[in-house]
This record gives sequence, structure tokens and C-alpha cells, in this order.
Amino acid sequence: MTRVFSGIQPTGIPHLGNYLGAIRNWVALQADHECIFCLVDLHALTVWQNPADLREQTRQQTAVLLASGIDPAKHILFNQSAVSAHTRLGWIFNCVSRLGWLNRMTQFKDKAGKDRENHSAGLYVYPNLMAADILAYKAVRVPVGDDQRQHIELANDIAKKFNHDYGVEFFTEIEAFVPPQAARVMSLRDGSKKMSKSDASAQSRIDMTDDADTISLKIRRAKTDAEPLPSSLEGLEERPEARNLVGLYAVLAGLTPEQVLTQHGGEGFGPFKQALTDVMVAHIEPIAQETRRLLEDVPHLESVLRDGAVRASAIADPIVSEVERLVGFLK
Ligand code: AQP
Repeated sequence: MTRVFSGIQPTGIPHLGNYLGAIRNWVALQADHECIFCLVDLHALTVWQNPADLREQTRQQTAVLLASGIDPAKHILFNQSAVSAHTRLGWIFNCVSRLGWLNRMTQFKDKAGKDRENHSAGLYVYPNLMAADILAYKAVRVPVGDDQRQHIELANDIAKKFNHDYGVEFFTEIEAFVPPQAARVMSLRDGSKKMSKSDASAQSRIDMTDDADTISLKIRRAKTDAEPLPSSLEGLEERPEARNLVGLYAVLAGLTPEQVLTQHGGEGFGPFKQALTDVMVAHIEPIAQETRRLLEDVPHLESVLRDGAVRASAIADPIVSEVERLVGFLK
């Protein structure tokens, strides 16, 4: 079976964007792949995290993943810092990767903005660690959002350079797997920004733990314009907030955006937002309820992660030990 690796940062409660763009696809991949799912807490640390919050967010994320249908008995779910192979290979990749390559990473530019000098060195070398996350397992396929394609290309550049520098065919090419239905969900407050855990406004996102009243309020307050919904897609150009809500309805209702507009074109946002709330609550409510139940049993959540880390180490340790031998470390 093809081995898949994918990660999510425990930087907050997973939101609808994480769910539709990643988690939902992970659940589906379990049917015919060997899956390794990782809560990438080392990556989370690239921006400041309050220690108590980081621990809590790691538990919350574990609960949301389990509630969404990740099966830790058949697959592996663990937190990155618990498996030392990631940092060991990450350091070696810091020495293989080139500054010029990292300088081209658009995500660093987006996250650091104009204030580059004040960001952590970790944020800059993040893509090298991400390459290590995948290659420590010799994973073949990596489900990612469209924004992560560039990091997978970098991981392949690192793998090729490693093979070339050490005269081996040790790493093989990784395939970025961007599922066709991977929706890019935008902020409810600004249709030009993606929905994000770290957005200061809680109103900008739907958390996977939100109850029906909270979802209803957030959708009612979601930014829109004054025009009714158009009847065709051309009418959504230059209307990013309307496009986002139509896109969300389409994904959640299993329709195409065109079908949504056929059904709701000409409608004002009041009734459309109510229909969107209903379909959203139907998706999120069962996951939110199960998440709340799981969070009452913290020892169970932590034991799932510990067990996952042992099984992840059993795969990654021999691979990374071989890399260490190849580069000349005395064992
Ligand atoms: N808005 C989004 N729409 C679709 N997919 C998304 N993903 C994130 N936001 C959206 C996908 O979720 C997976 C895990 O993301 P992550 O937590 O590792 O990092 P991120 O992309 O930086 O997510 P956030 O929510 O924006 O976190 P913060 O605020 O901490 O940076 C990835 O596959 C991502 O594509």
C-alpha cells in the first residue's frame, strides 16, 4: 500500500478550512493507503506558543481528528516532537538545502511580511523540517493544500541533492497529492485571506468545535455585499466573500457552485446564509459533540499519541539511522 504522510500544526482548534482542505481527505485516504498523520508541534513553535496552550491545542486537535474519523488502530497518529527522527533528519537537511531555495518560499514571505528580521530562524528553515517529516518515512504521497506545493518541490530538491552529494539512490520522489475537491476556504471577515487558526478574529473562522448557535451567529455576521446572489459564476467575479460562501455551500451540500447558483441565484444573503448554516451544522455538530466527549478522557488521547509515536519511530529510526551512517556519523 502507498505510504502517505501528512501533518497539521496544533496552533489552535482545527477550523472548517483545515477540515475541508485536509482532514476530510485524510479520512478518505485511510481506505487504501498506509497513513501516517502527525501533529507538527515542532512547526507550531516557529511562531510563539504559550506552553500550556500548545499542550491543550495538541489534545484538542487529537480529539478533532479522532472525532472526524481518523483510525489510530489501523493508521498512525502522533505528535512530531515525540519522534526524534524528525529533528535529526531536519538538521541534516538544513545542511543540504540552499539559502537560495529557502529565499524563494512564498509562505515565509507571506507569514513574515515586511518584518522579516523579527521572525524566528525556525520559520525560515521550516520547509527543511517538512522535507524531513516526509522523507524520514520515505512516504510517497503527501496530501496537501495548494499552498503547500512549493514545499513539496523543495523536499524533492533536497532529496535529489542528498542522493547526488552522497552518491546514493536513497530517497525517491515525493508526489504532492492535492485532492480535486480540496477547497480553499477563505476568512468570513475578508474574502481575500484564507481562513486561519491564528487570525486574531474568532469571527473569521468556523471552529470544528463550534455549536449550532455559534455557527449560526458567525454565518449571520459573515461579511457580504449588498447585491443578491447571481445566477451564474461570472457574477461572482470581484465578489470574494460571496464566492467563498457559495463555495462552502457547494462543498458541504455535495453540489457544484453552478448548481448552487441555479438553486439560489437571485436570493438575498439572509435566506442563503440560513441554508448554509443548516448544511454546516449538519456536518460539524456530530464531530463537535464527539470531540467534546473525547476531551473528557485526556489519558486516552495522550495514550493514542504515545502509541502512535512508538509505531512511527519504528519506521523512521532505521531510515534516519541509515542517513546518519551515509553522512559519516560514527555509530
Ligand atoms: N483556509 C484553508 N482552506 C483549505 N485548507 C486549509 N488548510 C489550512 N487552512 C486552510 C490546510 O490544512 C492543513 C493543515 O494546516 P496547518 O495547520 O498545518 O497550517 P496552515 O495551513 O498554516 O493552517 P492555518 O489554519 O492557517 O494555521 P496557522 O494559522 O497556525 O498558520 C494543510 O494541508 C493546509 O493546506
